[in-house]
Amino acid sequence: MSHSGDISGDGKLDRSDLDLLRQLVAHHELIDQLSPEQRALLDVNHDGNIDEKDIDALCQLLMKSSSSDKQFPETAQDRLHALRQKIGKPS
Ligand SMILES: [Ca+2]
Ligand SMILES: [Ca+2]
Repeated sequence: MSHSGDISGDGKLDRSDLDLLRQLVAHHELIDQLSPEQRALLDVNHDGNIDEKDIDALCQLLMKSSSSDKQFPETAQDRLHALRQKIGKPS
Protein backbone atom coordinates (compact mmCIF):
# COMPACT_ATOMS: atom_id res chain seq x y z
CA MET A 1 0.00 0.00 0.00
CA SER A 2 2.77 2.42 0.88
CA HIS A 3 4.62 1.57 -2.32
CA SER A 4 1.79 1.82 -4.80
CA GLY A 5 3.11 0.96 -8.24
CA ASP A 6 6.33 -0.63 -7.01
CA ILE A 7 5.77 -3.86 -8.88
CA SER A 8 9.32 -5.19 -8.75
CA GLY A 9 9.26 -4.70 -4.96
CA ASP A 10 12.62 -2.94 -4.68
CA GLY A 11 11.16 0.07 -2.86
CA LYS A 12 11.56 2.42 -5.82
CA LEU A 13 9.16 3.53 -8.49
CA ASP A 14 10.90 3.59 -11.86
CA ARG A 15 10.77 2.41 -15.46
CA SER A 16 11.48 -1.20 -14.57
CA ASP A 17 8.13 -1.32 -12.75
CA LEU A 18 6.39 -0.02 -15.85
CA ASP A 19 8.12 -2.58 -18.07
CA LEU A 20 7.20 -5.36 -15.68
CA LEU A 21 3.54 -4.31 -15.61
CA ARG A 22 3.48 -4.09 -19.41
CA GLN A 23 4.81 -7.63 -19.70
CA LEU A 24 2.32 -8.99 -17.19
CA VAL A 25 -0.64 -7.30 -18.87
CA ALA A 26 0.52 -8.70 -22.21
CA HIS A 27 0.79 -12.20 -20.71
CA HIS A 28 -2.26 -12.40 -18.55
CA GLU A 29 -1.73 -16.08 -17.79
CA LEU A 30 1.21 -15.05 -15.61
CA ILE A 31 -1.04 -12.87 -13.47
CA ASP A 32 -3.26 -15.85 -12.68
CA GLN A 33 -0.30 -17.50 -10.96
CA LEU A 34 0.34 -14.59 -8.62
CA SER A 35 -0.76 -14.34 -5.01
CA PRO A 36 -3.62 -11.96 -4.08
CA GLU A 37 -1.05 -9.62 -2.47
CA GLN A 38 1.00 -9.44 -5.66
CA ARG A 39 -2.11 -8.86 -7.73
CA ALA A 40 -3.17 -6.03 -5.44
CA LEU A 41 0.22 -4.44 -6.14
CA LEU A 42 -0.35 -4.65 -9.91
CA ASP A 43 -3.81 -3.14 -9.64
CA VAL A 44 -2.45 0.40 -9.55
CA ASN A 45 -5.79 2.18 -9.90
CA HIS A 46 -7.56 -0.27 -7.54
CA ASP A 47 -10.50 -1.08 -9.81
CA GLY A 48 -10.13 -4.85 -9.36
CA ASN A 49 -8.71 -5.55 -12.84
CA ILE A 50 -5.14 -5.63 -14.09
CA ASP A 51 -5.13 -4.11 -17.56
CA GLU A 52 -3.99 -1.21 -19.76
CA LYS A 53 -5.59 1.28 -17.39
CA ASP A 54 -3.11 0.26 -14.73
CA ILE A 55 -0.26 0.89 -17.18
CA ASP A 56 -1.67 4.39 -17.69
CA ALA A 57 -2.02 4.90 -13.95
CA LEU A 58 1.57 3.81 -13.40
CA CYS A 59 2.73 6.17 -16.16
CA GLN A 60 1.03 9.02 -14.32
CA LEU A 61 2.70 8.03 -11.06
CA LEU A 62 6.09 7.91 -12.76
CA MET A 63 5.62 11.33 -14.33
CA LYS A 64 4.57 12.81 -11.02
CA SER A 65 7.59 11.44 -9.20
CA SER A 66 10.05 12.60 -11.86
CA SER A 67 8.56 16.05 -12.43
CA SER A 68 9.77 17.18 -9.00
CA ASP A 69 13.14 18.10 -10.41
CA LYS A 70 12.60 20.74 -13.03
CA GLN A 71 14.08 19.78 -16.37
CA PHE A 72 12.67 22.68 -18.36
CA PRO A 73 14.57 25.87 -17.52
CA GLU A 74 13.17 27.53 -20.61
CA THR A 75 9.46 28.05 -20.17
CA ALA A 76 6.97 28.81 -22.91
CA GLN A 77 6.76 32.35 -21.56
CA ASP A 78 10.49 32.86 -22.02
CA ARG A 79 10.30 31.62 -25.58
CA LEU A 80 7.42 33.90 -26.40
CA HIS A 81 9.25 36.84 -24.89
CA ALA A 82 12.37 36.12 -26.95
CA LEU A 83 10.31 35.79 -30.12
CA ARG A 84 8.50 39.05 -29.48
CA GLN A 85 11.81 40.84 -29.02
CA LYS A 86 13.05 39.44 -32.34
CA ILE A 87 9.97 40.37 -34.28
CA GLY A 88 9.13 43.56 -32.46
CA LYS A 89 12.42 45.33 -33.09
CA PRO A 90 11.91 48.24 -35.44
CA SER A 91 14.23 48.07 -38.42
CA1 LIG B 1 10.40 -1.01 -8.36
CA1 LIG C 1 -6.76 -1.75 -12.29
